[in-house]
Amino acid sequence: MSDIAGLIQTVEREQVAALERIALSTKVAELEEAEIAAIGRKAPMSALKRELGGLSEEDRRTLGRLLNDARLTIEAALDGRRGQLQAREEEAALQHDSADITLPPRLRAPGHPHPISIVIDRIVDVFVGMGYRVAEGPEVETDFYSFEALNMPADHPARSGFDTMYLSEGVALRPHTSPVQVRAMMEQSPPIYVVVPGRCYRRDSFDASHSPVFHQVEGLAVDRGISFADLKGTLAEFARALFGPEERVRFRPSYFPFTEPSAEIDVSCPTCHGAGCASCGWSGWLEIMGAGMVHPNELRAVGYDPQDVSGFAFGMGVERVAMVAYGIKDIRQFFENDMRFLAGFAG
Ligand code: 2NL
Repeated sequence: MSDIAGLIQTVEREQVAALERIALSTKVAELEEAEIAAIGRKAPMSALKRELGGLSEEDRRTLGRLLNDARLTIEAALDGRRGQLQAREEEAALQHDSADITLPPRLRAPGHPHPISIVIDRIVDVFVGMGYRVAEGPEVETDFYSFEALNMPADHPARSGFDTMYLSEGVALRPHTSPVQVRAMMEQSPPIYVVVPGRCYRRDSFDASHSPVFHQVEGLAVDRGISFADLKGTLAEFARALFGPEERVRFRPSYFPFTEPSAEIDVSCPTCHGAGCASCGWSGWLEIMGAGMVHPNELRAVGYDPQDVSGFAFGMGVERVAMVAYGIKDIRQFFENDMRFLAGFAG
């Protein structure tokens, strides 16, 4: 009899010890250790259970029930404590991860078009408004499209002015976007009203007013009965649309190998409105583009009859127009990617 009393005492001691250890656990992991120690396979209570078979019927029943009750009590305590500790640990994790939703957001500055893109769009928009179509073409061109079809045969002295970037014999980076107009003329018949923006290349030194990579917008109108009056009216209207009605426009006689007659177009300085200032060299005028009547040799080169159709063409350097429009002194600023400069053109 004293034997069973000792066993009962062991169970009660184990239960007290387990409940205490469960209550003192401060982490879910610690609780799991307590569980293994109390009711795991190697726990004293489990060993006792295995010994039940060697007891008398009555002792087996008494101790069996006691062991069972103790196990249920311990499991209930484990469940209760586990719930508490999990809640506490989640709370702590949330506390640690929490965001202060009252803070202002860290706004990321949205991007915006480069000033050259802005100016190209504005120029192109004016011509699209007059009914012109937009065309683009390759930056690598053959001799025919860049020179031959533009009244500049191999021995033409004006070729040196376009000293180009050759990739191989007869193939070079385009020095102007004119090849795209040549392609447009060869692909369709008049009437043609086309405007061509794009990147161009010339063998220029990189200084305040030159860049070996630059952008052009050229344009071409070929139709029956196109005259110099159409050129003048169209380009004066363009200049007023781009620079505002308060600026004046003037045409000066000039020379281009691909047009005859040719003209250069000036706009009154947007900074001083013609009075004279540092940005226009005290002349009151700034050159913005060149133009002229398409040379009959070019019309013939693309299969047109100069007796039947005539046309005018024009070209402008986008960097130059942007410098005039915004009073920018150094062309290199367009290519340096200095955000202090570029951010001034955010929309
Ligand atoms: C300038 C002057 C010009 C043209 C470009 C052209 C194109 C064809 C036929 C005839 Cl397909 N002409 N282009 C004509 C006159 C002037 O550009 O100073 N550009 C920056």
